[in-house]
Amino acid sequence: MNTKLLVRKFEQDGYLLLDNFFGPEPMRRLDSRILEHFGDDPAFLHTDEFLEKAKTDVIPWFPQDEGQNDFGLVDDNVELQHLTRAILGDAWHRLSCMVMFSKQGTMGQAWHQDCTPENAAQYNLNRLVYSSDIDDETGGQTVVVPGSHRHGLLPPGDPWVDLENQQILRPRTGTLVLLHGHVWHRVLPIRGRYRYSTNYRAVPAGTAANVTDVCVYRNMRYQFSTETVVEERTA
Ligand SMILES: O=C(O)CCC(=O)C(=O)O
Ligand SMILES: [Fe+2]
Repeated sequence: MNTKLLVRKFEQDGYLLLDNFFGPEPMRRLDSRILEHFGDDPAFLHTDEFLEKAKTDVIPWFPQDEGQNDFGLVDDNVELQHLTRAILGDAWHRLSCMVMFSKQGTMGQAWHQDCTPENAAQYNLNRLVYSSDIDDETGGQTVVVPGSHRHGLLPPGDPWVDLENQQILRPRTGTLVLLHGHVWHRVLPIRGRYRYSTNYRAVPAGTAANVTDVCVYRNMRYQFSTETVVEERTA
């Protein structure tokens, strides 16, 4: 792993996809814990207004807040810590580890930025771990616009339309995706039985732990803590 090159690529593109970053055994363990927790038909947590307007069907779970030790296998990975420090700087810190689960037939996630991009130095780094394969058959591919973390606000408009230069990512079991929170990104509809990723979010020094409380969609800004639309956006 050439860290310098990876950091340069991350700064350029706003993301990195590293296949086989994690071995099969920790992925198998993560996978069983996630499927045990969600079972076959979990209920949605968000309000109907959010589900309708954000066009986002995900159910979050914070396993480490419940003392699930297996999720530490990823956190403790020395190469991941090294790469995180190279990207975020010395005094980075981690946020809660969050599993995001979507059911079959749901629409995935509309275009968004995880946090507002007005201050380029304040952002979250998604450290996304995939413990099962995502391909065109399962759906749920992650779509990004490379370099868009340098282009400011996601333009208002159709939440689902293809954007110029978008790249479709198809992570496999053991893939690590590092994704800057200001990158314009979305998740395609779920065709398989379910789809999930585990996100070990981290932030640079001086960034508030609630930096992702307000998320930018093409049709609104949404605040999760108050469950309110804080700004309607129109093209
Ligand atoms: O699950 C993914 O592939 C992307 C999820 C996402 O948008 C995020 O973690 O902010
Ligand atoms: Fe996101």
